[in-house]
Amino acid sequence: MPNPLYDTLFGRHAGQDTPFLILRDGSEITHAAFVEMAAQFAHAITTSGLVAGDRVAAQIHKSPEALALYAACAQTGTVFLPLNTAYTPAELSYFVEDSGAKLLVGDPKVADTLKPIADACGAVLETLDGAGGGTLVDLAKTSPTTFETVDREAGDLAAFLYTSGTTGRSKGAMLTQNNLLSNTEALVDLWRFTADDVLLHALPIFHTHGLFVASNITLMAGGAMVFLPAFNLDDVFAALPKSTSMMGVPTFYTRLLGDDLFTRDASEHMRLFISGSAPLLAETHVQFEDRTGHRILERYGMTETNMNVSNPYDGERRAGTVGFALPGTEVKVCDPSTGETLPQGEIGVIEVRGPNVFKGYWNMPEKTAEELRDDGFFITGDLGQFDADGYLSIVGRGKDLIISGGYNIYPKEIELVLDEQDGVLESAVIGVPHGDFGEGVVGVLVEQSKGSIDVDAIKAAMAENLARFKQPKRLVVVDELPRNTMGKVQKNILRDTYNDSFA
Ligand code: MLC
Ligand code: AMP
Repeated sequence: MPNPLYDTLFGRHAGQDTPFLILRDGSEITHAAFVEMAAQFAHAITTSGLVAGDRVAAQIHKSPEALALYAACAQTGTVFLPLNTAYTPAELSYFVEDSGAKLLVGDPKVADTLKPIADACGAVLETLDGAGGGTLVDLAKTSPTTFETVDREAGDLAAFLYTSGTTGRSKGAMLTQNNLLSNTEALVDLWRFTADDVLLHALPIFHTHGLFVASNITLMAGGAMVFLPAFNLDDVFAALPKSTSMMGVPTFYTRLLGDDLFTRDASEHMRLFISGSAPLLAETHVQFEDRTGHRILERYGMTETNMNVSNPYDGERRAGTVGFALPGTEVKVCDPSTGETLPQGEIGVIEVRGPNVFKGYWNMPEKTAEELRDDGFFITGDLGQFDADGYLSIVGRGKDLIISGGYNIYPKEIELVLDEQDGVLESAVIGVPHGDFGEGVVGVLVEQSKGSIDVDAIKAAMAENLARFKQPKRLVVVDELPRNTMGKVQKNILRDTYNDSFA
C-alpha cells in the first residue's frame, strides 16, 4: 500500500455513500463526501507549500473540517499536530516553534494574535473556524475533490502530540502511521466495532482519546459518529437514541449520573460505554450499572502509547481495574529503581512495549532515552498492580501529575509561572478530589514578605500564560511549605491539608 494510514482509514471509503458524521443539527456527511473534503484540504496544504514530513500545527474548534484536516495530513504525508483550543498564545508559540511547523491553522477570531507567532517561526498562517469558514476553507473549496495520495511507509511519522512533563517543558511525542494503525486494529477487534456502529463523539479531537481512539476506530470499522462540538448533557441525551456506543472521560459518566433523565430507557439503544484518560471510581462503575444495566468498559492508555490495556468485551469488566494488555502489547509492573519485573500482586511502575509505542520525543534524545528503554519498553510513570486473575489496576502515579476532567496538568509548569510573580517566594501545586473533574488544582503560595502577594495580579498572570483548565481553582497563601529532612516539599501533607477544597 502506498500510504497505509490514509488508505486504511480514509481512502477505502471513497464513493461510500453511508453516513460518517451526523451533526448536531441532524445533517449528515457521508464517508464519500468526507474523503472528498479531505482531498480538497490536501490541495490547500500543498498549495501552502508543504511537503511530506512537514508539520501542520492546528488549534481549531471541533468540526468536520477539522477532522478532514487530519485526513488531509495523512494523504499529503504531513505530520498532524493538533493543539488544545484552551492554550494561550504563550503556550501555542512554544509548540509551533519547537515543532518547526510550516503551517499553523487557527481560529480566524485570533488571527491577529497568531500572525506574529507564525511569522516568528517562518510558518504560513491559515484559518479555520468551527462553522466551516476561514482562509484554509477558501483555498480548499476551489480545489479538486480528488488528490494523488503521497506515498508513505508504516514507519513514517503521522502525528506529533505534545505532552507536558515533570520538568514543565512539553515534549512532542512522535507517532508513526503504524503506531496508530496497529492500535486501532486491535481495538476495533477487541471492542467489536463494525460498520453498524454509531459512536457518540463528545470528546475534543486534539488528544489521543477523541482523535486516535474514537475517530480512528470509527473510520477503520466504516461506521458513523454523532459528532458533537463538546460534551453538553442536552446534546448527549438527544444523541443517545441514535447511537450504539460512547467513549468518554469519567467526568462524562459522573455528569450523566448526576441527571435524573439518564435512565435505563435513555441508554437502551447503546451496546457499549467506554471510559478512560483518568481513573473511573469503582463507585461510579457500580452506580452506572445500577442505573442503566450497562457495565462501563474501562481501558488505560496515554499519548505516547495510545491504548495499552483494556477490560474485556465479553468477560468480566472489573470495577477499579483497567483489565488486560491489548493483543500485541506487553505490559509489566516493574521495580522503579532496578527495572526488574515484580511478582504478581506487588506495586510498581507500569512499562509497555508493542507496535503502539511511539518513536520518541521530537528533538529530545535525552528525554527519550530516560523513558524509552533500549529493549523497547516505555516507562509510563504510572503505578500499577496485577491481581491474581491478571487484571491490572492503576494505583497511583510515580510522576507529579494531576488529571482534571481528563486533561493532564503538570504541577511544575504551573509552579514555574507562580514562582515568577511579584511577591511570591515559592509555590507548590497539588491536585485534590473534585466532584466533577476528579481532581482539582490548588496553588499554595509562600509570600516573600507579609502581604507581598496580590492574588488578583497572580490570577491575571495565570490567565495570560496558562490554559484555563490548568489554572488553580483555589489559591492559598501560607507562611511556609512543609518539607522533609532532605528539604523536599511534602505534597502529601499539602494534599491532606487542602483535601476538602472542592467538597
Ligand atoms: C473545563 N474546565 C476545566 C476542565 N474543562 N477545568 C479543569 N479541568 C477540566 N478538564 C474549566 C472551564 O474552563 C471553566 O472555567 C470551568 O472549568 C467549567 O467549565 P465547564 O463548562 O463545566 O467545562 P466543560 O466545558 O463542560 O468541560 C469539561 C469536560 C472537558 C470534562 C467536558 O474538560 C473535556 O471534554 N474533557 C475531556 C478531555 C480529554 O479528551 N482527555 C483525553 C486526553 S488523552 P471557568 O473558570 O471559566 O468557569 C489521554 C489518553 C487516554 O488522556 O488514555 O485517553
Ligand atoms: P496523556 O498523557 O494525556 O495521554 O494521559 C495519560 C495518563 O492518563 C496516563 O499516564 C494515566 O496516568 C492516565 N490514565 C489514562 N487512562 C486511565 C485510566 N483508565 N485510569 C487511570 N489513569 C488513566
